Amino acid sequence: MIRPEYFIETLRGLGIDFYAGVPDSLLKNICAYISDTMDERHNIITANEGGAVGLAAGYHLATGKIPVVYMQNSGEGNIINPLASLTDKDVYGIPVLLVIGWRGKPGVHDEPQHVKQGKVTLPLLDTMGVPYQVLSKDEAEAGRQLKEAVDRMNATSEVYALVIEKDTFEPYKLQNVVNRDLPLSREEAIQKVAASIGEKDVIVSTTGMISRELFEYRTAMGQGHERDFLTVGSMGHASQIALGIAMEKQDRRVWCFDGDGASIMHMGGMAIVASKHPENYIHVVFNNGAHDSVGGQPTVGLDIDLPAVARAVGYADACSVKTEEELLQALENLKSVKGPVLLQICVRKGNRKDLGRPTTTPVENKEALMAFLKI
Ligand SMILES: Cc1ncc(C[n+]2csc(CCOP(=O)(O)OP(=O)(O)O)c2C)c(N)n1
Repeated sequence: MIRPEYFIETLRGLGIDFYAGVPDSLLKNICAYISDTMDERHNIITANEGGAVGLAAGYHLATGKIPVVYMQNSGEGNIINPLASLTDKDVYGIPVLLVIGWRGKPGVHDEPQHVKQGKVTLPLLDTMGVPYQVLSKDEAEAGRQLKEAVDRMNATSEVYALVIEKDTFEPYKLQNVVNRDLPLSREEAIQKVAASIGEKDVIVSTTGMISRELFEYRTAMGQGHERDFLTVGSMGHASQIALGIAMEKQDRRVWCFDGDGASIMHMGGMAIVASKHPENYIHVVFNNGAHDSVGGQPTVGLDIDLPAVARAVGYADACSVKTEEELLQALENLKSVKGPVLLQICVRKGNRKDLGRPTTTPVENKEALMAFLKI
């Protein structure tokens, strides 16, 4: 395995010390090391991976140096446009070192949302004309690969990718943890909101632990899962899936259970929600100021005023709560409010260690929801 310190210091020796990206569970150790050791100007957790490539390009324009963009392979979709129309040698020719966590690698068991992306990870790089290597788990060999990658980028001004398999980096635990001392856990907040929704209402929940905690809540209550669409992949798009349902099913309320990382990833979607004035739309953001599901790296979620954003783009109402009492009061108020409304619940980071995963397949989930929506 590679020590995070070795990886970062080897890159530093090659003249690279700027990082931007979205964290990933396979890159948890290296992302944590970067978060702890780089200052705010040299490690920027971006809204989405495409934004990281844009930011990296700007850094290169200003310094002439090679930036790193780190991401899960799910983020490949978000970088295709800037790869094809910004960094490619047929356009501006801007070198960026991509560090891509390879979830769903063929032959390695993973969750359903990673299977397809795992299969197309390398073919997508081939199609985009991005040279790559799968990073060796041996330090000396990895060091040689890093040098080869940087030499090539210096010579050609091309993007280059390092694809990272599971267990490539030695463990490293994030030290720089901001403890906000919030009373509610995300799971408690999810349980309270789920318990308050109407019989015919549906929930579209976002990627990561929010969907897992909702699934476990239904199981614990002896309920079925047909009222929930668990957006296991497609991070950042739950609010639009919910809008698609809300506009067609105006006789029931549609709740989007969003994360701060996910809502920021494609924040523009909120403006589109507002522009359609769906009275039956309730956007709940469980805001822990972190990408909790992949290691707890910070987002700007708790530093910005998300309810003010919602109001500014045209939501009918928006509020923020952090105690159980405030939450119960807000849920009561919501019963008589016309949407679209945003309820931000500030929650503390962390999850139960024995949290399970959905036991139904995505297709079973979809079919059960579609049948429920017909009733
Ligand atoms: C496009 C894309 N990039 C990255 C990921 C990896 N990923 C899965 S969940 C998650 C964090 C979600 O954070 P947030 O929405 O704040 O919810 P939390 O985990 O904090 O509850 C990330 C980065 C992904 N699934 N898709």
